[in-house]
Amino acid sequence: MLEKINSSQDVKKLNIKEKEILAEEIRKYIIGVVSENGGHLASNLGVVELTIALNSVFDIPSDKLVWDVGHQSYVHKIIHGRREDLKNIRKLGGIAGFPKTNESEADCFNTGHSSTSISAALGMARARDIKGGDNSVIAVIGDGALTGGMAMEALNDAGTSKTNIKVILNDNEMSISKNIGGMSRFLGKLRTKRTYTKSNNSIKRVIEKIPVIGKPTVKVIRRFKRSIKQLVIPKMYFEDIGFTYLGPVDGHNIEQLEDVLSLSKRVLGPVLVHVLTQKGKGYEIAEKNPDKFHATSPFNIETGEPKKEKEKDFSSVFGEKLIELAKKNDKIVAITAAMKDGTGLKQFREEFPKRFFDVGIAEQHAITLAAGMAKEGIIPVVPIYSSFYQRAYDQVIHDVAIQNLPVVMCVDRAGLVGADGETHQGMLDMAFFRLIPNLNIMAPADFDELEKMLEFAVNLGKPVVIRYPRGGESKIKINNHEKIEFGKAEIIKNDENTEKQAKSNSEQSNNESVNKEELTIIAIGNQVPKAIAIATKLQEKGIQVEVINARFLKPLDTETIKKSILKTKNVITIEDGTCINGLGTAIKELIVDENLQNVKFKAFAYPDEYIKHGSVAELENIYGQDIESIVKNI
Ligand SMILES: Cc1ncc(C[n+]2csc(CCOP(=O)(O)OP(=O)(O)O)c2C)c(N)n1
Repeated sequence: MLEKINSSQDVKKLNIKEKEILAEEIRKYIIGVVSENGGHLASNLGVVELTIALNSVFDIPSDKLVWDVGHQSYVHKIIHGRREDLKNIRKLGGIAGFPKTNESEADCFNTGHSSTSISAALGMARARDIKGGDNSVIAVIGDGALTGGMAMEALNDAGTSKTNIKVILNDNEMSISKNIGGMSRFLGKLRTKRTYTKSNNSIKRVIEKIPVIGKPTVKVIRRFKRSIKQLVIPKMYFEDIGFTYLGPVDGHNIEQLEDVLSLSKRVLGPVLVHVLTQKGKGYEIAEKNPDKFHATSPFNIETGEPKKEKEKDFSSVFGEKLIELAKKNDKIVAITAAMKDGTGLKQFREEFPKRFFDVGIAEQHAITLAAGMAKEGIIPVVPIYSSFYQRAYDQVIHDVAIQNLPVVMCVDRAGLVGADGETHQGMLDMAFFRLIPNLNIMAPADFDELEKMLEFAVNLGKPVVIRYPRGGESKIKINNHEKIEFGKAEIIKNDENTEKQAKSNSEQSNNESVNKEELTIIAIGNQVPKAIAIATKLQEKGIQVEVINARFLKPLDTETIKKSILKTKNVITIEDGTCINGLGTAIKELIVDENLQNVKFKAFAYPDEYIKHGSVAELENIYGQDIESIVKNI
């Protein structure tokens, strides 16, 4: 069946039985691809029937289908001509792991960050109305994404808009971890409403569980469907705010899904279809561990075990150190925006359940919540991925920085993240944080320095950012980090370097100038080990280098840096962020502001563009940021 499918027209031609066979084939295919490449698995397995039904009922691409987050769009990509391309999904030059308008007309809007779909769909619906069109516009949003403020803002607007828009709520009770919050609880109540086409027995069972009513009333209540609704679901939130609510419907029954979706087509105004799905559906190991298989590295299909053991990474080092610090200081709390596992807080939650707060996919709220706590003497530590910190920009300025509150903002996945591509690369945080008055910004070169910086940060009493990358530390080791001092850089004196330097000096002892450093390399974060390797290679060529670990992007250690530049007169910077307003810019400003004469300068950073998916090593090479390229360039 799979071979025949290249568009929604092909899906429409199939009967229900054939569509069910197609669903199983798609499942098998996705499991095969993701087990090889890694990627998002459980969410995609959960929407196989839903995607088939949506493509059967609606006319895509003339009808517009917006996938929230977009990590669950693999089935859609397969249906729309990208079955073979899926084998290269998330790889350099291959298709992206999220919807991309430049890949297919069927992808009508780019996504990657959560909770945007209803806003985008409402925008498209209003544009249609202005232009006098009659196509459907559909947003598919998960119950996790519904915890995001933007989704609420859009529902609020859409509900009273009278615009024809369909919101498909894909409710699997999970965000990446178990979903949380009042909305999730409310959905739980809706779930216990009879599912579409099922007999009233399910209602009877629910009512029997309500103590005050008990068995005798069931018959009476059955006669009054509306009152059942009122009893079982005290308030129909969606209907109250202006949506026609349809469902809940079994999200793995194609026939029922098609019925409800067809019905939704006939309803005027905003409609919400509540679809119940299971994350990981059809692959037992993922059904049992939906969080582990939300996004996975390549794995063995039989056992579900990863093909490569997970190495210690910055997130886990952060999590462990935070537990150690929290044991000593009961004011320390941790806040996550639905990313407990990814940010290394799983164990913290076990150890300090009362000092752990998962706020849902709500980065803005997370930061202002932290600000409120900090105002009252608590020390909140908030790890959020770099690209998701973009969401909380005003909160960092307005609620934390202006009031100079001691919130510890840990920026995980800073720099290149690789396979997730342009929406997830952490290239902008140094640039946008550096603009903010009162904010102090650090980046550790390795695990040891992260531990030292975290301890320093929780005791600082000021707003502070610590940024660190996805994955592990470099194999190039740095010996004996100095103690962290506020606003102080560190000159790297590695034994290995010193030895090589001494050797190179003695080999060229006749030449007087070789003893003098003639190049300053200033690097930040995980670029520092790279700088050391570059220095070693240059020293082999007889160029003496002083390597400075900037440690602080803000406040910058201008004293140490200036001294080195005046000595060498040649300076390069290396950073894993955009070329605008990062370390390179800071040094350029220093050279100009301090009127340092006859200095040659070059910044190694990423260009002013969005960086697509590929492995970190491949991308570093493409952008001339790998060790060999930089050495050659120097
Ligand atoms: C702004 C933002 N924060 C965090 C994430 C990371 N993230 C990706 S998917 C996801 C959970 C989404 O849950 P849900 O919408 O229910 O979809 P499901 O995977 O359960 O189908 C999260 C937190 C994100 N993509 N965007």
